[in-house]
Order: sequence, then structure tokens, then C-alpha cells
Amino acid sequence: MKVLVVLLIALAVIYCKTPLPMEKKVYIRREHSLIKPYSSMSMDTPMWDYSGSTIVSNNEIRLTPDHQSKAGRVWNTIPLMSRNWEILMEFKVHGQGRTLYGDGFALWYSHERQLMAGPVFGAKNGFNGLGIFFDTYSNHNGEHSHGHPYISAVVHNGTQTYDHDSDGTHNELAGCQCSFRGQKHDTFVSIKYINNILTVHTDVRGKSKWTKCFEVKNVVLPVGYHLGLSASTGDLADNHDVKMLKLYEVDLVEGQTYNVDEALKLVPSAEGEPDRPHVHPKKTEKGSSVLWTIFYIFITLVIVFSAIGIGIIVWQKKQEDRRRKRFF
Ligand SMILES: [Ca+2]
Repeated sequence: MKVLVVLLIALAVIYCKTPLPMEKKVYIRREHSLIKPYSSMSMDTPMWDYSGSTIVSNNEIRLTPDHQSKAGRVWNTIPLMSRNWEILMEFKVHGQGRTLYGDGFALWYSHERQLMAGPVFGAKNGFNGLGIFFDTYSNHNGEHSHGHPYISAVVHNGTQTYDHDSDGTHNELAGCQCSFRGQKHDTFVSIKYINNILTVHTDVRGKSKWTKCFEVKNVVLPVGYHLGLSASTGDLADNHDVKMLKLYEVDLVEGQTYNVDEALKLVPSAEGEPDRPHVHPKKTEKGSSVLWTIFYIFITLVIVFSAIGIGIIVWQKKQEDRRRKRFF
């Protein structure tokens, strides 16, 4: 009986500790995962390539250290052939900066393995595939409609470019503000791609609770692309650490079909928010409101001076009339 109770408690603890709202049938794919300890990984399983400032230690993969002008990348050598998948990632973004830090990191599902340095969180621009960006630094000093840190998703087919100066807000699919930086506890993200629906959840408050960041439907991604991670620092810096990345293959959902040849040929696309014009709404509002204020002041002054003028004329006329009455 005691053994049974202990077993039940153990099972309950394991169940409670499982941090993910898992789909029913999931299988971990180790060839697409990053699991500790890492030091032996590069020798035993040459499934990930590193470049730039990336340093691999026992407990983490540090994409950049907390130093200026660094960029690091890690890319999976094996193409991912799962139609539905879920990524569970533990990461840590931290550094000495209290209010100034940057720039952030990205998780990729891309056609090319982008091991060369580039401007999009340390990787190439004009990419083919999906990028999930964890942006800690606002390039626009708070002139966005959102604050930072900010998580967003972008799907590109190689023809679009990421506008780093505007933090990519003009072509993001969806995004959410999320305080993942500088936390003392572990921070997690879950990225699901199931039946063309992309869902991102975060667990960054140390309460083992998932919060939905966003969900986008009709996201078309082919199979056969590569998972990757990249990060960069500029004038401002941070440590960008990945502690663990687990890729789970998820079974097809009811009614979903999978033809490998067709799925390989798909062109990345998404029906998210359309490309926004490159105008900052707050700036425009600010500019137009100043113009309106000047216009109102001008009109008010015209009315006031006209009233005073008319008043003076009327008063003068009355005075004249009185004088005339006195003389005649
Ligand atoms: Ca940024």
C-alpha cells in the first residue's frame, strides 16, 4: 500500500512538473534538440554547427557574452521533416545593464543554415522561413505601439527584408510584450506549429504557468528546413543563453494530410497582419495634433481680436452718438 502511495505521489510530482500543455501524441526528436550536458555534444552528435561568438559550456549555449558588438549562431544540420511540431526552450537573457541592454535573440526555422553573420539578431536578412524574435532593445526609443522586451513572429519567403531600424514591427505576424529579460528564475517559451497554426506561449514569471503570447492561423511552412538560433549585441549588450531546446514531433490532427513531396515544395507564407506602412502612428498623431493646436489658437485669436475690434467700433459709435445728442 505504502509503495502505491509513494508511486502515486511521484507520478503526481512528475505530472505537475511537466511544464507544457502537450498535445496527445508527441515524440521527442533528439536530433533536433539541444539537451545538457553540451560539452560532449559536439563530439558525439555533430547535429549542430556553431559560429561567431557562440560558446558552448556544460550547462548552456551562450550565443553572445555581455560584451558589445558580438553575434553568435547555432544551426541544426539535419532538416526537420515533421509536419507538426512543438519546441520547448529554456533560455536566459541577462547582463550587467540595468536599464540599457540589447539587442536580443532569434529562433529560426529557415531554408538555409545561416551561419554567416547578418543584421537580423546576428543572422542573415532576406531569409526563407520562420523567425521568432526576442527583442530586448527598442531601436525607436519607445515610439512603438508596444514596449520591450517584445516577442514577435515573422514569416518570409526570401523576397522580404526585416527592417531592423523599426524593430521589424511593420512585417510581424503577431507579437507580445514579455518581461523575459533579467529574471532570476528560469524562463521558458513554447512554440507550436500544428495544422498550420503557430502558437507561442511563455513562462517567465517563475510560476510554472503558461501565458499565451499569440496565435496565428494559416501559417504555411514547408518541411525540410533547419532549426537555428542567433543573437547579437551592439552598443548595448547582454548574455544570450540557451539552456535547453527540445523539439517534439506532434501527430497529425484529424483531417490533416501529409504528402512529403508536396510539403517539401511549399513556399512560406502567412495570413497575419498585412505589411504596415512605414509611418509611426504616434509621430503622425503628435505632428497633426501640434498643427491642430496652432490652428485652434489662430482661430481663437482671430475671434477674440474681431470681437474686441467690433466692441471698440460699437463703443466709439455710441460715444459719438452721445456727443451729438449733447450738442444738438
Ligand atoms: Ca530591437
